[in-house]
Amino acid sequence: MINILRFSDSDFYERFRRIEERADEIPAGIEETVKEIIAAVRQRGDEAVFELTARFDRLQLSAASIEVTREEMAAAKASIDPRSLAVLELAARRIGAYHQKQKQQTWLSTEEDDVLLGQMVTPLERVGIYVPGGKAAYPSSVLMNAIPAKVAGVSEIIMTVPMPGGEANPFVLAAAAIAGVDRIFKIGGAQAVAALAYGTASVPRVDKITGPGNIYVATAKKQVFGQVGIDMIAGPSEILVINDGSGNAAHIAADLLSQAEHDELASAVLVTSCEQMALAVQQQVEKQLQQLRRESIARKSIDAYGAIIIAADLAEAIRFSNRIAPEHLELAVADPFAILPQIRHAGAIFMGHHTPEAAGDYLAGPNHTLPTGGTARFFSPLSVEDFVKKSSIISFSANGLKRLGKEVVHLAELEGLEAHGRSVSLRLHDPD
Ligand code: HSO
Ligand code: ZN
Repeated sequence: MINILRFSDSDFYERFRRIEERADEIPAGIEETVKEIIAAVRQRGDEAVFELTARFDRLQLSAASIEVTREEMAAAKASIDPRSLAVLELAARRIGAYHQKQKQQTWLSTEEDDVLLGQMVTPLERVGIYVPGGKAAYPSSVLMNAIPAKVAGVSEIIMTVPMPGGEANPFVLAAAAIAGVDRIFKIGGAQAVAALAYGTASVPRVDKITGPGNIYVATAKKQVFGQVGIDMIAGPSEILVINDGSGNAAHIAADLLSQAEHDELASAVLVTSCEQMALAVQQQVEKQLQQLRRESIARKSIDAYGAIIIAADLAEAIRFSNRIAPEHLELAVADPFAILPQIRHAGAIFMGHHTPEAAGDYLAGPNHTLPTGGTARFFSPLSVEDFVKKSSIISFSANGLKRLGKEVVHLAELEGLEAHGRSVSLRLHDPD
């Protein structure tokens, strides 16, 4: 049964710390293994990638077979049933429309004397999207990573996806085709991250790597950061539901389980100001768990990292939520907009009783790549912004330099940098 806790329990914060710290420990040896893999790919390129893929994915690759051909991509798209194709396309359209609104424009502003200042927005040239294989091969994640890159104007989108035993997920390939992925490589793990970061004879080097992955992938992304850009490091998923006693216990329980079924390390927590609702949701969670195909995963998550917390009032629930900074926050209350201004930290906020997280996971439009593990305190959802960078633009006229030049010279003198000062004073004496 999912635990019911109270803030007044003497061990409340200790119990909660266990939930918060569930992903902090990196199992021993991973950092070293990943370091070796990256070094091998840097030194021996394709050859190392082929060896590691044969070892980890039971797949013998060559320069001729490492890439999914354009024909294979088109064939995958043609092979899926029309209804699946239609819903993927609908999701893609909605995600595209939402991310279009995030686009930032280059701007220029003028001062007196024709001094012109601005910021130029330029898309990244080539990005790599990591897509996990196996149980977390989600077509929706392909859309959520590739579409913002496309909207940003990235010239080339490279995807890597492991294909253990050579088996491809046609929905993942179809989603890639719909989203406009340019090239797909059949590789995964730390070796894929290394290949994208440093390039090999077959795999082109990218400017930034985004996308979720297991602990090896996350560790590899951390290790190549600086050589390339990376998005946030995603930990296990979490949901926090705030409730005021209104709404339907079965709906709230279903939402908790939608997060729990992702991963044994996922966390699903309800904070409610209503004792009766707490008990009703507890029963519903148990009942619905038994009906899930992924019961075993969801049950482990609920037993270890699930909780229903009874708060004295809504204000206490909100304070707690702000402390947690949840990845997904559902405001399952009668008037969600009334409390929205009090929410300080959350990756995505789901408003009211008719907005299940799953709507946002798939097709509402906003990105489902969200800051986990309390990092919503300083990270934002993946967005178009992640696929562009900016250059500052500075343009002085002769008159502009006359107006501000003496101050530049003064600052240069303060810092003892004579050549800096001279580069300005020479122009002040002789503008042409
Ligand atoms: N809830 C996940 C995203 C996802 N859900 C993909 C279903 N598919 C991110 O936290
Ligand atoms: Zn989900």
